[in-house]
Amino acid sequence: MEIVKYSKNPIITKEDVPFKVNSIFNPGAVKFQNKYLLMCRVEMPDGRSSLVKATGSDGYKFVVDSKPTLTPEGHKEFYKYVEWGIEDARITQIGGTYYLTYTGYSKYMPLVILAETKDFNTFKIHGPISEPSNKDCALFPEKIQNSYWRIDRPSAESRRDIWINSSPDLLHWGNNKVVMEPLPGTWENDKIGSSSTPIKTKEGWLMLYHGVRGFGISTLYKLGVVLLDLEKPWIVKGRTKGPILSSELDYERIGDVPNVVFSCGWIDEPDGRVKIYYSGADTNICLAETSIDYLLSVCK
Ligand code: BMA
Repeated sequence: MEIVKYSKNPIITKEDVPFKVNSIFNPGAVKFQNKYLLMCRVEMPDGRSSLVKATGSDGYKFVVDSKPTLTPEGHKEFYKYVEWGIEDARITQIGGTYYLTYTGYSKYMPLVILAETKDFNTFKIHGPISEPSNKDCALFPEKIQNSYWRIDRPSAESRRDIWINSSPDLLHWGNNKVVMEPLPGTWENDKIGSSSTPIKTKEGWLMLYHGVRGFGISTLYKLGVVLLDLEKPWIVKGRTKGPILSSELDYERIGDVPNVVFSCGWIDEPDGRVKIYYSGADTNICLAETSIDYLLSVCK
């Protein structure tokens, strides 16, 4: 199975949100209590983003909650780091706890916020786990060599590379290493960043990432996939030669930010299929389906 965009895309638009929003997009995705759960970014009328939960039983149809699940105001003592919004959550289950890593945006510029929950109703917000500028953070779902690991994307001067670092407790991070760099002259010329929680396979950790290239007056966001070593996840074993998902259809080309496909999460099924939740043009939520075997094959 290659990659198939769902025929009824988009699966969620702002008309499906029971309160007033400008847009709904970039959801993190996880299975929770046998349901599919998305933590979606909603841009509120004032232009700042919050996160809202959407749930469904088949992975195709979702019901959006009646009010935002996490808001900047709910961040209390950390409010000054999220005053301009919270964006683009990645969700990782470690044991019985679900960890959300998302962007806190403020005058200090983007940084990574960590929150945890067991039920998606109450959250313990740990606050920033990086300095600015950093975003696109995803946690690995288990310890490797006795440590927790995360992928992130610091912005340093003109560089936008994907890095990895480790922690004994998910709060204190070090052991920083660069994992992969944008490839000059290609679809990922300008910058790259992680798009999903890594999935463990026999051949390594599979991770979705986005690549960006400025093109005329447009900035094209596309998705690729990379295979990282199981024991030494800073080692790239393979990487797509080209994008696996690009903006082609009207719902991916027309919207607040045209010609963008962007993802914050995927769900792997017991039968080896994978549901990629992504957004078109920063305006809606879409679904594309593929398989672990296909994703592994394009990394070779
Ligand atoms: C990135 C992030 C995403 C967004 C993308 C395309 O830098 O801000 O939230 O989807 O740009 O506009």
